[in-house]
Amino acid sequence: MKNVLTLPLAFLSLSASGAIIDNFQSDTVGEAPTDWYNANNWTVELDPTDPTNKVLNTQSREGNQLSGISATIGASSTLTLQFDFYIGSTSLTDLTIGMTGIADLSTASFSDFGPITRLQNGDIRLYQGDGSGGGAYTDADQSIDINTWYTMSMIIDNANNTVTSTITGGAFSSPSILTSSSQSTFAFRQDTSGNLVNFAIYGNTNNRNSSNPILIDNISIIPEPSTYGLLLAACVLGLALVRRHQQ
Ligand SMILES: [Ca+2]
Ligand SMILES: [Ca+2]
Repeated sequence: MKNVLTLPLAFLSLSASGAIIDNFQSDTVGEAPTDWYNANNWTVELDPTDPTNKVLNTQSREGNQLSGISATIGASSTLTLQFDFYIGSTSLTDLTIGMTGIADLSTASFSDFGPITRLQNGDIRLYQGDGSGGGAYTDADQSIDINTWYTMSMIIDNANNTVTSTITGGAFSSPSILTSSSQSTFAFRQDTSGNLVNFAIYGNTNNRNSSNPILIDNISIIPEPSTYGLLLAACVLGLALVRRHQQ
């Protein structure tokens, strides 16, 4: 009887916390993270705000190549890709983060991202569509500070190839939906018809040098919490009211 009760509770607990892709706690400080494809000379370092925590430091990255680690979002799934980030400067920092359906990252490029977020010189840049054509982006209305940990939650709808993100941390004491003007849902950089199979990071030195630190930690994929659904519903309702008011 005890086991019957324990199993569902364990399952619920796992569902609530989601699957950790990497938190770098089992890695060695000063060395590349294990299980990564092309760690790009990046090393695991101690968190400057918590010496018991290990994080990935993407400082001094080689440009224009993808690094990553296996992670899956099914073709018809809506799941949240979550990670923590910390920028060390508003200059010379440029990192693109997301997921791709390309299994062999050695063959993938910037244009192969599906859902995508770019952290560039203190701006959060949101992309949509355009595939290999260069990619249109718009800056998020929300601004971020240096030397501050944030949690980015990208709610990824792989069936419809769209992403809506929230940010928590710093001035955002609760999840705040990333917007650009009134837009909060963004198309994938590149549509995918199948599974997303890799969490990927692209170090860009094509347009901007990328020599200052961006730290990454606690990469996970979690079921979409109901609070985010409520948040999104409230946002959509709010926008509808604004539009009605403007008409
Ligand atoms: Ca960690
Ligand atoms: Ca898709």
